[in-house]
Amino acid sequence: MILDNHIKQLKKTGMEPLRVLASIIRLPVLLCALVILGMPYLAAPAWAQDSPNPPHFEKITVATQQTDGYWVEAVDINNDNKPDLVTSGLTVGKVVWYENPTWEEHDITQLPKPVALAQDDIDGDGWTDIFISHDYGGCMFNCGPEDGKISWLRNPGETGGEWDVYHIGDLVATHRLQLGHFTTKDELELLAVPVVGSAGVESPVPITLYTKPEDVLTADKWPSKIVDESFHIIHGVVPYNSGEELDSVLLASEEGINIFSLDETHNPVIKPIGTGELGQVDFKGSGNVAIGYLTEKFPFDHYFPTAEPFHGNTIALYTPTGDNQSYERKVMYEFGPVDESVAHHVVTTDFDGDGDDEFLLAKRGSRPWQGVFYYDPILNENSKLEFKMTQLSDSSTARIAIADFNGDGLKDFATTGYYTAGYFLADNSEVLVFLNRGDD
Ligand SMILES: [Ca+2]
Ligand SMILES: [Ca+2]
Ligand SMILES: [Ca+2]
Ligand SMILES: [Ca+2]
Repeated sequence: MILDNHIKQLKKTGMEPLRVLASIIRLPVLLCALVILGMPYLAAPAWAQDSPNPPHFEKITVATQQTDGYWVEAVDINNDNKPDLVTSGLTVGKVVWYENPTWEEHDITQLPKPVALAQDDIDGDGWTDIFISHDYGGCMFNCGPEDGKISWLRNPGETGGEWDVYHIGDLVATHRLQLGHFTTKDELELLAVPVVGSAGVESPVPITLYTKPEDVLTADKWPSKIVDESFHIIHGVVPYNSGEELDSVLLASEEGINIFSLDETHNPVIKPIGTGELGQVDFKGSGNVAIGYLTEKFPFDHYFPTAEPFHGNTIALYTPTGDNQSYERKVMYEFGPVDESVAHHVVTTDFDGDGDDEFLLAKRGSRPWQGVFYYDPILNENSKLEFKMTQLSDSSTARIAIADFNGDGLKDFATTGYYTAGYFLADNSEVLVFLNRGDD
């Protein structure tokens, strides 16, 4: 019965027979999904409430056989209010954008080993610009003194043409970029986060705050300050809404999951959430984190899904305990052998419109542990929370970008395959868009 339902569910998501078979093999895994306390249901759209299935996602193939693949970002490059896609990778280093809805490819630039992207109209001309860390060199295990630069790329706007490169700073091993207002509302700030310290994986990470200069077009670099050196191997940096006026981030690092803020004198304020995975040989802590929000039917209003430790195979969940001051960690699942089943990214949003955030897990591979896995929070017959897992893609997935690509009000997502020399080369690194077709 459970098997039949599972097959029906997979057929409804458009999986081909082999994939159905593969998924059945994983059924025991599905049934091992974790259980935590829950409360009665509230109203949801009929199709979301009545169906245990995820929405149907229509796959659009944007690029195949990439000789690269690390980052994907949803950015409206041509100002038509349709989110386009920007991708990059460390192997070839081309930064390109794909135009929604034809997904025609356009060049942006080529840089040595670009890693992270962020976006903002930093020169205020109405066209969204790209922030990028690059020249990653021999990092993260063999960083040289020049291995790490941060630049922004100016969107040429209506006339098209070259994207000029503006230098922001030099910071060894820079691996994540987060824009926001961390110490002041007056100026935009950039939190630049290396993956390791300049002396290697055992050295602390110099989290560095860059402040927007008065004239971004003439400045030769941005004013900067190291604001923290207490973490190691930081692989996840995501915005966190603390309810305060200034911005915070969640850090996934060797020290597990922490909420990281700065006070107005640039001193760090750190709130620990959990230690991460401590039982593995090569790495410990956490590799990626997201925050999911829940409605009143659950006993807590948010949760943190994580992929642990760095480039790890363990999916863990952190939920608030009674006083909301501490968190309980539960391991949801360990995918396959550690070095063959890397979970590389986790994101959350409400895909099915019932008010509760699902989360997506990006598995870079190798097969069979690769692709996108969808986890839907539901209440079981004992009013406990379970996450129901469905595999939505079996194409190597380095990262996921969420946006409403077709403007229908339903959240869609896009993925890029992982193709980084020295780490992992997917057999077919693709860029894919998955349009949320609801219950079609
Ligand atoms: Ca656009
Ligand atoms: Ca601009
Ligand atoms: Ca939902
Ligand atoms: Ca949509």
